[in-house]
Amino acid sequence: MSIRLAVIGAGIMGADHARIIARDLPGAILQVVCDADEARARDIADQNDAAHTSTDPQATIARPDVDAILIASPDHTHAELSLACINAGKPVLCEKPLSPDPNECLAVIAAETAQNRQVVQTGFMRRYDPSYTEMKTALTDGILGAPLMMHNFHRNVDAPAFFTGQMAITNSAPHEFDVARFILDTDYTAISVFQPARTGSTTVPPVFMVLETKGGQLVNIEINNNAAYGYDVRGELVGEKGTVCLNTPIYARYNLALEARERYAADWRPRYAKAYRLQNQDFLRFVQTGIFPATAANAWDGYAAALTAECGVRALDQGTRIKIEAAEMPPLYRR
Ligand code: ISE
Repeated sequence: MSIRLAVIGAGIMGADHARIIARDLPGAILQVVCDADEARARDIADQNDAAHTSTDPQATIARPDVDAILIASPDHTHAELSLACINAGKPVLCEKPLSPDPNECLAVIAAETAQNRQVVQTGFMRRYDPSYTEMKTALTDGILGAPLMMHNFHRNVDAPAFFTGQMAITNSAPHEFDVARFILDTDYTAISVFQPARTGSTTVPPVFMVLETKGGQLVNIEINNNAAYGYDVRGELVGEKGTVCLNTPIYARYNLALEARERYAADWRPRYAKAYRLQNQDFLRFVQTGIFPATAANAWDGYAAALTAECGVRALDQGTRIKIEAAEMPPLYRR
């Protein structure tokens, strides 16, 4: 029997997940599209042959014809809706961040721990991207030697209208916070955050972060939400014996009028199309088998990213290095 999925939030990510479910996730059907804007929910439902629409997320989660949920609503609603899924006993793939507030993440962790069952998969899809997979494999296979540093650049064309300056750290950077932690298999001990003195007219200036890890590595991250030229994510893992760099999949090179050029994606969706598909396939298997996927990020990983982001906002505000001290990890999350 097909797994009946509801998508909550019909914005840029909800629309993309609805498309993936409807066209690229055998074994699943798009049962409900829920959005506060009924017309937007109906539009995405019609585009993807969904049977039903709703404007009530809580009622959508409770529906007897919904087996699992994909949350793609605004960041501040993620934890509350994840808690509703836990209480309903329904698996949920929650888009990142699990919450911008680490305390809300701890409430989700407490609810899962009380049931002694993982219900929440957090949507850090870069773990599934083939270039990051190769980077992690190079480390675990030992060909790099001991890891020393990881350099990361994360550049968007322009920040969405709703973006505030902090969201470079609380919304964009959690991708790097999570994937660097995943690849290095370690946790962070401190963060320092800087901004260029010249930030131009933008309301979302670039940030440059340096994180220290329990494994003794340094991780630096540049986030520039207004890079203008294209969507461009780069990474280089530096080991004692060599380095591994991410490659962006380029499908064509143009030779025209004495020039050779390649195109950048306009945003993350084409760059991580395969990662989203693999992530969502793992989520479907999780719903079908009840076995939490080894690669996927869980609620604890969501908490770790949110705590790092909160410390990063403090480090920027205070202009000082901030120690990152996490709560005790419950046994439920020990791998
Ligand atoms: C957005 O929410 C994403 O998840 C994208 O992957 C990231 O590049 C972008 O900066 C975020 O705002």
